[in-house]
Amino acid sequence: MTSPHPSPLRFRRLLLTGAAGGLGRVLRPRLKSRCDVLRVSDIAELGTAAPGEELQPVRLEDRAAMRALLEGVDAVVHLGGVSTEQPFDLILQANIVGAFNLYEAARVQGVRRIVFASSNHVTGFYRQDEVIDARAPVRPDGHYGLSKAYGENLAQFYWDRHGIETVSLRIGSSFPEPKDRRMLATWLSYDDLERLVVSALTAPGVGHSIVYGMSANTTSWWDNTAARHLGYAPQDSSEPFRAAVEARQPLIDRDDPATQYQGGAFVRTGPFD
Ligand code: 15L
Repeated sequence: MTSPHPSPLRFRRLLLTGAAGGLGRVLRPRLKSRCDVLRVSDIAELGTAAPGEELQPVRLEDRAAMRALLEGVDAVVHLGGVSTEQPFDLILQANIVGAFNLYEAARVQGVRRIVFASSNHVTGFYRQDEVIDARAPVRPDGHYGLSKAYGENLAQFYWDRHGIETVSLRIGSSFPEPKDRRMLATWLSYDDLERLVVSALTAPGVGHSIVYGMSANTTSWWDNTAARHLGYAPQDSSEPFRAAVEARQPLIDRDDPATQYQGGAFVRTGPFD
């Protein structure tokens, strides 16, 4: 696979959590080319180790195992956890306890940089006719968005208190192509996802930075000007898919909250009991 990022910077050992998930499977081979050793972790099946890979399956809620997972690691790309709206107890364990365990392990093991897969659902209750940047107050659209807001707060705290740097990626919709009209604004191509993660790993002096993970889409609800120090320059756009998406979804129900708010269907998922 050819990499879209022009100047590779190598790490000795990188950790990728959530390596068996949708975006983990995309990033696993691409991150391998950036490091001598890629340690991959998940609770789902990880397959066999490729040359230069270490497999270390760990539950995020297992604090001792998380400490061991971060030993000898230069930087972490943390995709692990629940990635959709779910009952609170599921989110609590994987995303809230899990994120805390990750940062505590980073502190204990002296890891200096984390790339945290946050989500656009931290601000999902802004309207689709608004443009916001990362300085806008959070408006989470459910348990999942709330857990990602907690992760971003953890990241800020561990920077302020312990000097551990984080780039929080408020990822939009990263799929092979945009599936619906909403994703014309939120789409992040896989090549741009790689560019974003590599920028987040390698940009100097990030402190705690927040960036929206989107391609260079013509329709956009998010302004990344405040994150320009990361040097993330998306190369793809949802525009070539617009005609097909609009033909597939010609009618829009303007009374549906999913078409009114940036979080889409997440804003009306649940309650679960
Ligand atoms: C997310 O955060 C989810 O992990 C992903 O599955 C998508 O649904 C995405 O948001 C989105 O907003 O489209």
